[in-house]
Amino acid sequence: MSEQLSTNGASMADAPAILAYTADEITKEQLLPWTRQMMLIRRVEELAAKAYTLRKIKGFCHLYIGQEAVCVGATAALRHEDTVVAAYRDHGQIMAKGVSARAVMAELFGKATGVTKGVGGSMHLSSKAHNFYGGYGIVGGHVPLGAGAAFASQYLNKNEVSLTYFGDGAAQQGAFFEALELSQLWKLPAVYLCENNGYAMGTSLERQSYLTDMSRRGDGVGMMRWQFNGFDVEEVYRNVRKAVEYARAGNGPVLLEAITYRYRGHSMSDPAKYRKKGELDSVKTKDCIDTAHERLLNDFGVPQSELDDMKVSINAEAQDAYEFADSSPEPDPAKLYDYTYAE
Ligand SMILES: Cc1ncc(C[n+]2csc(CCOP(=O)(O)OP(=O)(O)O)c2C)c(N)n1
Ligand SMILES: [Mg+2]
Repeated sequence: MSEQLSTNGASMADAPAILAYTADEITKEQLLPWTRQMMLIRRVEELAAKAYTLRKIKGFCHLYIGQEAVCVGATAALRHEDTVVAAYRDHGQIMAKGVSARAVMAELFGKATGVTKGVGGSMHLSSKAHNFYGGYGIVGGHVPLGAGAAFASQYLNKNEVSLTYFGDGAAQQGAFFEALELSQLWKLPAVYLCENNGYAMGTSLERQSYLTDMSRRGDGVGMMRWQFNGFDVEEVYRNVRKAVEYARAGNGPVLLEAITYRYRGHSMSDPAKYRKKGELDSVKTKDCIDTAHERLLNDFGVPQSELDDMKVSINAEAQDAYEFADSSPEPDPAKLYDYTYAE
């Protein structure tokens, strides 16, 4: 497997040096729904940003805009029964696992119809029915939970793979290293997917880490690891699929790093003034949705009118989710403690 050994990893504006798996053919039948999903996630978040400014959504809210190819490509490589654990930038990841725009938007609004009945909010999305186990706000603290899900699968002979998303900032945390160590020791069926978007809050990767190839974190425990282009949903799918196959076959865990970028600030209160001049525009030339559109138009002969229709239907679905959330009831305060302990 290809591995990047340079300490000088890809910067935000440059494509990574190594694109690990590029060969497998992707069909139009795969790319069309992936494209739709990326567009829907983006539109839902654009409307969430609008709702936030209108104070319909309150508290923390971290948008994923720009990174959509990662969760859509990664989830396409999973089975329904495979488990997912994420950090707080989790709107796209749970939608990719199959939760509706309505259930996510209503949760952001804090409404009873939300995916966690309005008591979780943006950072704590989860759905047992979709094997999506959160949504966590403690940076890096959720990575051992992904290891735990992988341990459960191995212990119970379930052949399920555990996928854990985390950021470049989380890759500096002690809990992250401990999870890697035990996962490798026990050869757990886990895939750890670092979404390296170049920043931890306002601190750029170069200012917070000596190594900028986050996949090298696996070397200390001898874990299979590699880095790939997270702007292209096809690349993400190919790479995560290889890792998932490897883990499911009992070979042990894999540490992956997707090079990506967030277009918005860290959270809704961050104007993102720490970016270099022109950085955002430069990254947008690789936009995951534009890339998919070009491929559909130029390589698969999909007519522009089909993409236009897709956009109309996505806008309608996202708007419906917004209105559903807006008109849904607040949670009943009497039920506040209902979900504190398992029945
Ligand atoms: C243990 C802990 N330390 C600090 C924070 C404050 N904090 C919230 S998000 C964040 C940055 C994390 O960056 P990264 O892991 O790259 O994720 P991204 O926001 O880029 O998706 C920090 C330091 C926290 N929530 N938890
Ligand atoms: Mg980051």
